[in-house]
Amino acid sequence: MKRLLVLGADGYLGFPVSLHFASKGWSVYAVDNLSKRHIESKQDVSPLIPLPLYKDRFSEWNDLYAKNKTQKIKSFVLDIAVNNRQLYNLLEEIKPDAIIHFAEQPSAPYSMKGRYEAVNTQINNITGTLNLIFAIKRFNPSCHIVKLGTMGEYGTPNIDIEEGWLNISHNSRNDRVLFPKKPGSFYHLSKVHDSNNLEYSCRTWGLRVTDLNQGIVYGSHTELSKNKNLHTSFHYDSIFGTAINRFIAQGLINHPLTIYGSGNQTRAYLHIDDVIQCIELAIENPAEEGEFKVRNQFTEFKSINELALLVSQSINSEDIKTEIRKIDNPRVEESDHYYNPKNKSFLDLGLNVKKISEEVIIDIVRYITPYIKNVRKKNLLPNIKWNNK
Ligand code: USQ
Repeated sequence: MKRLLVLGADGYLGFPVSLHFASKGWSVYAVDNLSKRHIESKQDVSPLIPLPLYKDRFSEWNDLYAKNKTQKIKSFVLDIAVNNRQLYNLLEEIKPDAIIHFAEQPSAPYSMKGRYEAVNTQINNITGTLNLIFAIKRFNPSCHIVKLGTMGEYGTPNIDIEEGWLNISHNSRNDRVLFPKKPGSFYHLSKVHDSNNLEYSCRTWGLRVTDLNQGIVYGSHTELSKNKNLHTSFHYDSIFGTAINRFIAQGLINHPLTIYGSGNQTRAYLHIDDVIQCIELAIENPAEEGEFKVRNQFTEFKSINELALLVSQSINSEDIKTEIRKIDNPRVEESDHYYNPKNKSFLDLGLNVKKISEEVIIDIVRYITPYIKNVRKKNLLPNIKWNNK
């Protein structure tokens, strides 16, 4: 039986991904340091649907849903950025065939709050990944690492965005280099640093890494996480909530959908179901020894204006009135820019794309409506500014 280690298994993606692989017969080992819950409590934000405690989420799965002993998930609390010895022991003991690494601070606004939050984000993310690199090198060098990167590593360059690498021609010589990065927050920068460290370790020690440059994920549930007590963490707040999920929650409580700035900024998106498909495809098609493979993980790109309009029209069709409001952009980001990222790698592997549509939005609307009374209005407007002059 194949063994999978999921790092960051308490998160929005890590939890449903763990369930998915367990249901498919992988022996799943789940690890988390609970840091997101800690940051949530310090920032006074919480997921829309209250979550059981970390260990209870897995007991619930193991006791009520796992169909046999092999589907039971073994869960651990471990901070991979701090306890490298424990990480070494775990890898030596379980010798996973693959590792999915989600265990990072995921919020751009949090990382821009101040010195402490920027340092905390980069130390946590970069050190955790470095500890993992050393653990793999020492105890399990043939293991395939699948690492969650972000489309935000590229920023919005004035050229087409390739998948991680760029062929260049300079003064009549040619080379293949990592795509030049122009990230837009200390969080996004942490992922750029991770990518560089991972690529170096592939080149130097022959590790096998797939870096998934993922777009903005939306959606409230997956096939397995829609079950009672198996919910994933749906955030609508301005720190962890991302564009589509936030707009849906705002629309449902008659709060204006908050477009930052002109709304012409364009980003790449994918549904949480497609995240699971992509991770599975990435694992089934691993990087070779010494290869740093980069796949852009998104299914479509749209401007914020287009998104807000689509969400608003979908909610209106449920007889709920919505308003769209442009507010001062708290971020420093280009508002009018070229954007043409490639995602051929997953399409070639047969990714079955789910596009943002009225139907998909209504599905989320209906799922979160019973919990909408939990929205705390004070968490809807952005309170962290990139340029706090
Ligand atoms: N935006 C609005 N209104 C809002 C919230 C956001 O107009 O109420 C705009 C922002 O100005 C930005 C865009 O929407 O231009 C995306 O913001 P976001 O909060 O949805 O996403 P972001 O901060 O970029 O980060 C999220 C995840 C991060 C992941 C990233 C993928 O939090 O973990 O890496 O999406 S990507 O953006 O492709 O880098």
